[in-house]
Amino acid sequence: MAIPQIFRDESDKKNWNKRREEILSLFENYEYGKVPEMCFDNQGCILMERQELTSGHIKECYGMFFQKGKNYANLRFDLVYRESEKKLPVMMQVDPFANNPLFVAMMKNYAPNAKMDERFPMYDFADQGIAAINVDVGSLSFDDPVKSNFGMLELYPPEGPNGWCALGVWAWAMSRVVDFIYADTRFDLDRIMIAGCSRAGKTALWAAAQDERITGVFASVSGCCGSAMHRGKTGERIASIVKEFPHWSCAKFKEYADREEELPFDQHMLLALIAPRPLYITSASEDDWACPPKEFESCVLAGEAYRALGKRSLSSEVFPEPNCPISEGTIAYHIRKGPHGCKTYDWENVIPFMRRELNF
Ligand code: GTR
Repeated sequence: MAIPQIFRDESDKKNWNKRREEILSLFENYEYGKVPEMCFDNQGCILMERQELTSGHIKECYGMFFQKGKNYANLRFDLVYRESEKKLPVMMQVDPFANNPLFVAMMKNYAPNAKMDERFPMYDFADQGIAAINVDVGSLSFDDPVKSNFGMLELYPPEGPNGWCALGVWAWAMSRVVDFIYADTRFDLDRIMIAGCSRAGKTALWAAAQDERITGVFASVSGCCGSAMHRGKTGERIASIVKEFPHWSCAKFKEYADREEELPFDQHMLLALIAPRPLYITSASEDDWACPPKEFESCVLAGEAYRALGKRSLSSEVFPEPNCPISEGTIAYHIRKGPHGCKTYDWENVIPFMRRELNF
């Protein structure tokens, strides 16, 4: 099958909301699974700890709980900010890596000398007048094929071919944090940004595709099931991702191992679901597994949605050299020199882009 189109004809452009729903349900039914109907017996959000640090930063630690019968699941997140007269723009990070020893061991192989906080420098953001929220989504569904079934997936287990999965739970968690932001007068509701690196980048994209309250998106090295097109992809493909990480996607998706061409959608349509909101996609030059050219291609193709919605797409459609951002439009891309990950260089480009696009 040729690459499926975002707009099959003019009426898809005119009735974008309807077409948007159709595309959304393709991703629900074939890749990330569908959020079940839920009804909790009890739920809440508790401020567990508040610290005023000598640096002047405020750090708060929250726990949300969701109870059904005797079982409950919980979600932990941290907020760092500086007191301000103005409402604070928010940058939330999807963090399935917190407290996960497997991840810590893996990262040592990727980048032995990397500082962990390069991925999400919360205190720097606070200094720039941005509230930083790190969401430990693994507290709701642990990033492990077996252990992911505890927590939220124990309350609502995946059912049928489009039953939800860890990645779907993580995206849902981010929306619960958006609920928290909406209920709190400290935050600027027009400037709620989400960021995620790699598996968390996939999640950030899926969360923003579903939740239009998220107003800006940054996905780094999100690769397979993230920003990279499935068709023609090298490195990690469906067969390997569903084998290594069977808990990330819905059951139906596994049928498409080595049948990428038959998928009724491709990942550029996920990016289109984020239009017309600012979106920054990054790759890394040493990250062949994620396949940077295919991460770029989806940005080029999603440009159609940005243009149709009155925004600027990528200003160049030629795959760029490392460290040469294409960031004049509302969808932006760069390939950073170096390994898989999210680094200071990425943030140095993403934050000014968000400031310009979201006007803060
Ligand atoms: C890789 C995996 C990718 C990506 C990454 C990560 O091993 O194959 O899909 O998600 O891990 O999260 O760091």
